[in-house]
Amino acid sequence: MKMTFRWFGEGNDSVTLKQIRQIPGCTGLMGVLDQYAAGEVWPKEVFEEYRKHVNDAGLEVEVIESVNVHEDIKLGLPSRDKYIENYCKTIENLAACGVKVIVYNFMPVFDWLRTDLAHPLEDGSNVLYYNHKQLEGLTPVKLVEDTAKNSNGFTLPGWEPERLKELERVLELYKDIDEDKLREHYKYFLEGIIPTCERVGVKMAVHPDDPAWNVFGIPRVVHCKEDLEKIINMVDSPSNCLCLCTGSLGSSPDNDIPAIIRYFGAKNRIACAHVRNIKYLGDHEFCETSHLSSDGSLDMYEIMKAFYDTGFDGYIRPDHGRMIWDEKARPGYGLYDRALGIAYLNGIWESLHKALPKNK
Ligand code: DNO
Repeated sequence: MKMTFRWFGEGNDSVTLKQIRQIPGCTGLMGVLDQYAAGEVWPKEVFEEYRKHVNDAGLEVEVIESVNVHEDIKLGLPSRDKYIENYCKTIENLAACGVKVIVYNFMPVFDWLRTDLAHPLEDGSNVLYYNHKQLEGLTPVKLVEDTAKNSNGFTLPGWEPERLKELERVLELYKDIDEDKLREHYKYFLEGIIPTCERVGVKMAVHPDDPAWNVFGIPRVVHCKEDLEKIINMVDSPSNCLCLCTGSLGSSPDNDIPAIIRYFGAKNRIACAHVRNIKYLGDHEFCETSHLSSDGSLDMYEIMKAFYDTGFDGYIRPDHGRMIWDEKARPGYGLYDRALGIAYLNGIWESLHKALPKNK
């Protein structure tokens, strides 16, 4: 297992590489280059420079997140072939600079979604929060405006302005797309890119829908074991993998996270993982918490044990921390609580290793 940290890049993150390097047991990044809009080719030279900068700080960058899939691919429009071709070029360019895993998602229009970015907890910290009932009174446009306004001046992953400026037009196009259609388009995308991944040694890791259900009546097809099974079977290749996000899948109490990890881990289809805790507050209502099991509804020991028992040797990062100690950062992406999360997850891993030395 390699412990990593999400970093948004110089000038685009309140956290520095030096700080990340000083988190015990953190050896690398899950990097992001969000200056490129979905559908654009990420140039090799730019990424090479970025990689060198990260390596010079003593960290690896073998995982890249949010190489976003152009909406035309999800919609199955004729222009998708051009965007798939560009995606393949980006894969080649990243692989040439040492990238081994690319995290992406196949959520139409939105990436992750919350109704409050600063929900207060009893300990005086604040966290991301979701209540499905609150969406009923909101239009997608209003939600986007509120999310942008409350993000402490940072662009949030998946909520980049250029991606969302055509929101109303795109929402209209989804009216004719149901889950089966979306899966057809997904399969077409995978068939277009996986041969390139195999050739250059990259694993694609799909991030689950967050939250794990449909929003605003738009279909979503990546939020339970059956969905994930369909995806890995669309193109049966070791390059067609999952990013196991415990908090996203875990937003639905119907998803048994340790069992899902064991199932796909045994098939060697989990390339990387986002590990965090959440707390159920009601029907389709939850908040995020510290990583500690007793603070939330997920059993983090059982989650880490499932990774451990299946010999997981991919990348893990903590995800979405609370905002604590008066830190001012991108919601969910402060330094302090995610660093605490790493220390805790590494502690579980060490105790698993010492108690069960025959596993890795
Ligand atoms: C949310 C993140 C996601 C993830 C993307 C990958 O906080 O985990 O933005 O990186 O869905 O495409």
